[in-house]
Amino acid sequence: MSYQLYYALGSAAMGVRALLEEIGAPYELIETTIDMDKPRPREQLALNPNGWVPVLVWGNDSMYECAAITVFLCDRHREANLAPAIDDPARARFLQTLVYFSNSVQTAFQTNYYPDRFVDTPADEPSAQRRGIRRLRETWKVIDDQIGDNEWLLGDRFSAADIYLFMLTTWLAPARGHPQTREFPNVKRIADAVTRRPSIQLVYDAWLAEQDALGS
Ligand SMILES: N[C@@H](CCC(=O)N[C@@H](CS)C(=O)NCC(=O)O)C(=O)O
Repeated sequence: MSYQLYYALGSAAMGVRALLEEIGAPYELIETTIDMDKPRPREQLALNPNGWVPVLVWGNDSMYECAAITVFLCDRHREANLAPAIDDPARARFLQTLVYFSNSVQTAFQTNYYPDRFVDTPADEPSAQRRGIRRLRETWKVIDDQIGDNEWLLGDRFSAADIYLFMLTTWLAPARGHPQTREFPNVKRIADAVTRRPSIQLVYDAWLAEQDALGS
């Protein structure tokens, strides 16, 4: 099965691309933008009226929402062993973590990056941004505590949730006042381990080079 992926650098589409690499499925990138000042292609808006990426397309079907795409791809490509099966007790923690990433951690990022979506007047935006930063600290702490001494989010087994975690850490921007990944040592341990995977080396090559140059 081959896929198309609406894609932009720095976006959540990079996590889906890393997943497709892990699976080994053929895919084609459809480059688009996350720049708020630029229009989205009509074809993209027809598939996701929000104008966000990622959008995954296969055959005549498509879907959006990164967490949903993650579950969908893992279930469709069971041989890649990137998620616990439906009757595996670890499935609960897998789903819980992905949904928490999507609706809590990502919302904290959005409150900081897109404050106009959360408040009524421009004057309130700095307050929303500050709250977003505090919320980042709160939500990453929850994840750090959840991981504890475990090797991966699901204990001793690597899963697509670890790729998702890595992707989210790349959005932490200390220059914007965000916490640094190293403030959450368990998160950092997993992010560092995920960094070594060939899929991440390929998809995040520019980001990794930038981190090297920054000495982080
Ligand atoms: N809940 C969506 C959020 C997707 C999202 O916010 N995508 C960002 C890039 S990471 C985007 O497309 N931003 C441009 C915009 O909001 O117009 C998901 O998880 O897929």
